[in-house]
Amino acid sequence: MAVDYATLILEGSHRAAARLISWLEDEDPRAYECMRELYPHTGRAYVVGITGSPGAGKSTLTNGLARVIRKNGLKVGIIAVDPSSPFTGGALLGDRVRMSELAVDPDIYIRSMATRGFLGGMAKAAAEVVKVLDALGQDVILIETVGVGQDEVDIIGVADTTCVVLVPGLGDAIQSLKAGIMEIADVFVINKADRQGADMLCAEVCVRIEMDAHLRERGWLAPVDRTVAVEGTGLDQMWQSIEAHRKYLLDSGKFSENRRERVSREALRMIHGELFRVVREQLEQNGRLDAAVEELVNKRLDPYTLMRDIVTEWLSSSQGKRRQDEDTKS
Ligand SMILES: Nc1nc2c(ncn2[C@@H]2O[C@H](COP(=O)(O)OP(=O)(O)OP(=O)(O)O)[C@@H](O)[C@H]2O)c(=O)[nH]1
Ligand SMILES: [Mg+2]
Repeated sequence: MAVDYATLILEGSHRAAARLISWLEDEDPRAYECMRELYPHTGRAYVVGITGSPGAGKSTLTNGLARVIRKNGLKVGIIAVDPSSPFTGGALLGDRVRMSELAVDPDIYIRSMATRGFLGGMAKAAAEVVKVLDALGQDVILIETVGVGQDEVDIIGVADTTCVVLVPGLGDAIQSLKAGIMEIADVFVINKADRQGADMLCAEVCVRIEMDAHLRERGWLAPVDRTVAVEGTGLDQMWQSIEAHRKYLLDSGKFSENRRERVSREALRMIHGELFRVVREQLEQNGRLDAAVEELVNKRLDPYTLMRDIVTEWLSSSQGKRRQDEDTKS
């Protein structure tokens, strides 16, 4: 009999989880069978995003935070989204070495994801891996991601609480504050607080939060915590801030509201992906796409009409098929 990976994962098998994640990575159909079985067992884990500039200390913080969470008796999952290296070059190896101190703890599961790996985008991939670690029984899932591109911002959509890591003296802190970072941060972490300029950065961020009418209206003012991740300083406080945000979400009803939104977004994304695949396959198979492109190039057809025609055709053919199915049934 085939190995039942879903059951193994629900029983806590790290190896089975690793196998499933590889299948997801390869878009192996076995992955979906398994994910279907796991889905009812997901939604329990609390998801924390840790984002910030390259080298801000995200991995060191994630590592330290994982220890704090373990001290509280909770199981931890870590998803490290590796930046495709233009920014940090060999950082991945460093991460792996540092993270491997945690890897000996059976209640910590660590997974690195290369930005280039997964088809269909990092956000989708991260959301799927979160589900696997959730089903595996990890209570808290930490996602480390470099806050630079749109993809990374999308990944934040997977997190219940987002921590934005800033460091003094990088010069780009204020820059990133401008780039919409203020809105996504539930907790600000001023890391490398042992360095000069931490006080000033801290004050600057606080002022920005207080001055922003939009942020003040939200009902949650992001706390600004200082940490020295290399020494493990301030991490208890950071965890308390995350817990406070979680409590706020639960008490205000925003938790279920956000989760609902996420489920809706994910469902739409999946349907979109599958419909696109099916329609594309059809168009490619019957040579219709090539013919249409020829027409478009020669300006005998415009893409707006093409789009409408294809959708109309597809709808009527699928309706026709449904009627046929019903007829054969009755
Ligand atoms: N002085 C000081 N150095 C720190 C602190 N936290 C991290 N570092 C150092 O900063 C460097 C980068 O740390 P990482 O944890 O790899 O940073 P990262 O944000 O994960 O980096 P990427 O994943 O490459 O973007 C390392 O050399 C750390 O030792 C801190 O609080 N103080
Ligand atoms: Mg890192």
